[in-house]
Formats: sequence, C-alpha cells, structure tokens
Amino acid sequence: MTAANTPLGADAVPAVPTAAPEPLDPSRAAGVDERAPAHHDLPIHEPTAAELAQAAARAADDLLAPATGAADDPAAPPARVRLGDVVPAPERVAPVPGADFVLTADAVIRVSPDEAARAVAGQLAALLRPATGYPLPVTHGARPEPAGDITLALAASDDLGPEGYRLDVTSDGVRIEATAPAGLFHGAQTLRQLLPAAIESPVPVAERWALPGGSITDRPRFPYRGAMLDVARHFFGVPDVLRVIDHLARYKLNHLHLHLTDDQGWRIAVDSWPRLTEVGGASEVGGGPGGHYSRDDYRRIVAYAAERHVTVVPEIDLPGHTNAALTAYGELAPDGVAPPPHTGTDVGFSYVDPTNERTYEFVADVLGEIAALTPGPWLHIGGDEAFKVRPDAYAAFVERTQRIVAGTGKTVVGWHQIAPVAHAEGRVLQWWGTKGEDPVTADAVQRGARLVLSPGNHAYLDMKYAPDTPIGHDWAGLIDVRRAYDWDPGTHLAGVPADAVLGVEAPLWTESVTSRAEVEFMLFPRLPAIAELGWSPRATHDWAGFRDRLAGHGPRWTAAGTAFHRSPEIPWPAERPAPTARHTAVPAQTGPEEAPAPAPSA
Ligand code: TNX
Repeated sequence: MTAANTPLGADAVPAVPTAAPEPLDPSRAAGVDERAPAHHDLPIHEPTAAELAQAAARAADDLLAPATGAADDPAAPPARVRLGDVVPAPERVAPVPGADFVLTADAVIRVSPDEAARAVAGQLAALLRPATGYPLPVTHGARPEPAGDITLALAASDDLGPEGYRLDVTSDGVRIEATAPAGLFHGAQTLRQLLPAAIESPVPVAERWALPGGSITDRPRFPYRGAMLDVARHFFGVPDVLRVIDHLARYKLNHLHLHLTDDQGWRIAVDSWPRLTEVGGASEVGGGPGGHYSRDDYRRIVAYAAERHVTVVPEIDLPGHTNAALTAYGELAPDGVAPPPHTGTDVGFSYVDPTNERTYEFVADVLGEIAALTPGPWLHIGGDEAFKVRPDAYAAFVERTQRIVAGTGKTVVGWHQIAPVAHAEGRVLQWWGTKGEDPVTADAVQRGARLVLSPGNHAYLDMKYAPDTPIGHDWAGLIDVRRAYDWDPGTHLAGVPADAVLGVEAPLWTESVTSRAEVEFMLFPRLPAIAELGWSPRATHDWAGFRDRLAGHGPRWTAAGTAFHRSPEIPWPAERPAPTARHTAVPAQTGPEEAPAPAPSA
C-alpha cells in the first residue's frame, strides 16, 4: 500500500511540512495539447478500489473502537474550532471571545413558519442528532427566544442576496438569518463546521458541543459553484450520487453536473429511444456491466439535490463521444453501421451524422425528455473533441442543437469547443483548457457568452496529485491542493472580465475511478479548494490560511467515513483517538419533517 492510500490512523500522520512544496514544472501543464486523444490511454487500477474502500471502512470502524489515551485525559483538551475555521472562508468573521455557546440535550431548533425554512431546520436537526444523541425537536419560533436554542429565521435584508446568511453565536444561543432558505441551508453548514469534528460521527459520542462566539456574515462570490461526475466511463448508482451531493452541499457548492453519456455508456433512460440504455448502457471502461438511471432514479437524484439547494446540470455529449448511442442505433452513424461497444479510454473517434435529418429527431427527442425531467435551467450539450467532424458541419450541428435547447425552455451549456459558433441567448461555455488565454473563447464572451471555469490544470479532479497517485491522469499536469487552490476565476482567462464569469466547476472524469471510495479520494481534499474559489471573496485568498483551515477537515472526513488523500502539503492534526462511543440509541423522531435525511446506503 502506498503513502497515498494508507488507512487513516494516528500512526499514519505525515510530518507537517515546514515549507511549501516545490511548484510543479509549469511546462508539464503549459505544453500539453489538450486535443490529443493519446492522453486518455492509461491503465486501470482495479486493486486500488478495494484498498481505498477498506481505508474508508476502517476510518468508520475506528469510531466504534473503545477510546484510549488523550480523549480521556483532561490535560489534553480537544483542538478548539475558531470562528474563522470555515471552508469556504466566510466573507466577514467577527469573533467575540468568551461568548461560546454549548449545545445541550434540552436544546430546541426554532424556525420561522415558512415551509422551506422548516425543511432546513429539519435537515439541521438530522445532521446534529446522530453524534449528539440529543432529540433537538424543531418548533415554530416563539418570541422572546428562550436561551439555549438554535434559531433559523427568514428576514428581509438588502445585502445577503439569495444565498447569503448571518450567523450569530452568543452564550445564550445560535441564530442564523437569511433572506431565502438556501442562505439558511448554507448557514447550517457553517454551524456544522463550528462544532467539534466528532459531530460527523454516525453514532452518539461523549463530547462538549461548543461553538465559538461571534458573528459571521457571508454570501457567495459567484452564483455557479459546481462539480461534475462522469457516470459514463464508470457507472455510479443512485446512492453514490446522493453521497456526492452531500459532499457538495457541505462546501456550499450548488451545481452537480452529470456527464450522462459518452462512448462507453449511455446512462439515462429515454422513453422514445429505449435501446440507448438497453444496449448503450450495458458496459463501461474495462468491460464491467455498466448501468443506467431510470427516469425515477434521475428524479430521485434531482429531488435529493434540490432539497440541498443543488441544481442538477444534465449533459448529453454531442456530436462526438457518442459511440454508446451508435451501438444502439446504427442509423445515426455516418456509415449507418452500429459499432461495437467501446470499453477502452480513447476519445475523438465517434460522432452522430450531422448531415442526417434523423440525427436531429434523435437530438430533439432526447433533449426534450431530459429537459422535461430537469427542473434546473441548464442543458449541457457537450461539444468537446468531435475531432472527426469538419468545422462547418460541426458549427451547423451545434447551432441547430442550441436552437433545439432553446425550444425546450432551457439555457444551453457546452464545453468551450462550441465557442466559435453563433451566440445563443444566455449560453454558457465551460472552459477546460490549460492555458490562460484563448481568443476564440474571449470572442464568444464578447458576443454574450458567460463562462464556467474548469481549467484542466487546476480544476480537473481526475488529475493525479503526485506522480505516485495510484489512479488518475496527468495530461493536464499534476494537481496538488495548492495548484487546485492558487488561481483566480475572476482573472484566469485573458480578455474575459470577472462579470462574464458565472462561476467554477471541478470535473471528475472516471476512466480510472471505479468506486465511491475512489471518487472521494480524488475529491478530497481538492474539492473544498475549488469550492472556496467559487464562494469566498478574493480578499480572503491565502494559501497558508486555507491549508490550516482545511487541515481541520481531515478528522471530520475520518469521522464521517469519507475517504481522502492525506496530501503532505496539509498540516493534518494528529487524529484524536476515537471519542468514547455512547452506546445509546438516537432518540425517536418527533415528526415526519424532522426525520433525518435518507442516508445513501452503501
Ligand atoms: C478530456 S474535458 C475530456 C474527457 C476526458 C478527460 C480526461 C473534456 C470536455 N473531454 O472526455 O474524460 O479529458 O481527463
């Protein structure tokens, strides 16, 4: 087993680095040709999936182990969370020393009568009950507020915006105020991070549930903050996707982009073209059984995301990356012949015939069904790496497809390869290049496009952390935590002003990622870095501070059974021995809206 996936434990804590690691050789990233298909040829590391899964399982098991040593030693107090120890960094933090609040067994969560606010209160109670073992009933906000409680209140405010919140901690209680439920939800995530790491335990633990006193005023820098999961190269079932949504919500990310189709698999049921999933969904990279989401599966994902203020962005990749569709409907292939399934990792070889009218019936049917199932405003049409389609045919295809999307009432999103074609109202380009300039994309922005930034050499979470990372690619360079963190979406691309930047997204391609534990290993600890770039004001940007704040999340991931890479750049605290498990049952729920969120099962 390598250092990269050593199971977590006190004896596996790396030395704290005394200096920042050497910057990567910039030529690694700058010199790559992002259109070269060769970069996808990489070996698949099946054994690593098992190792990583074991690491995650062991991390969860550790919680149940009898406590020894420091946790029982009053001379070794737990590391205290400070008010500013939040990821992503809040806009304003004003600590008040001596105003700490301690959550106790008789606490109540009070909420304004609004139904969506009540839902957030129920979610907060569900987050806090397992580890505390407290009943935390949710009630209407009676005034005056009794001491000792958590209050969530919707209140008009000029400056918090649709996602901002204000959180006040005094020795008498905690109050979160926002103009909309999304703000209350983000405030609840902050509250969660201000409690000791053991709050992530799935079983009751003995702990002093203290929050540091003071006020936080917070709102996002960019409206679009996302991650992408490629469910086409390897299929991930609904429970895995729900778990990823939980990870996003924790770091105030509000978009989940699902890459639903590619050469290796078609993963979403389309009633009017049933063989897309029956035939096109039946395998994956490496030849495994693949899989797909039924319409109900997809509705469940979308609903679970919406409850967490996350918008699903479905992607149907066109006109290239379509081998799986062609295996099912050979009539769409340029030669009219269905190809065999593709279980390798090549790209750029497949396309639907842009000169065939039947192709546009297919596109309209598929996009129409997906749009009807999707409450969010976006429809992603891919557009990348259609190497075999001539530029004029490509432009005609994308322009017509953009019109089809507009006809569904959605706003079109595409990889930045669609930049040269005619503008469509509101369209969004997703930048995945590795250079800081691209005149064609800058020109599209001049013509009205907005950008989501996913620079391959900073935000691609399928890149390896270091040369010995057991899974992942390196065609866009190695991406350690510092490289994921140290760039500015507002100034990243020459000729693109900050106000044309809708936000950021961290894509996870899964050619080499085969399990939930491997997904988490690639997400953590880099996903929080991208989340901070999307949420936090630039003035808070500071690698040393980020590194220290992030370090405190290691014990949280351990407590939650989440796999992560123990990046040597981060000064992870020595893991406290597991807190004493209090073998008491979590109290019965007091009402249906207070029921814990359905935890995605393994
Ligand atoms: C490029 S980024 C791709 C994907 C691969 C990825 C691997 C983009 C739009 N296309 O097809 O999975 O590289 O890193």
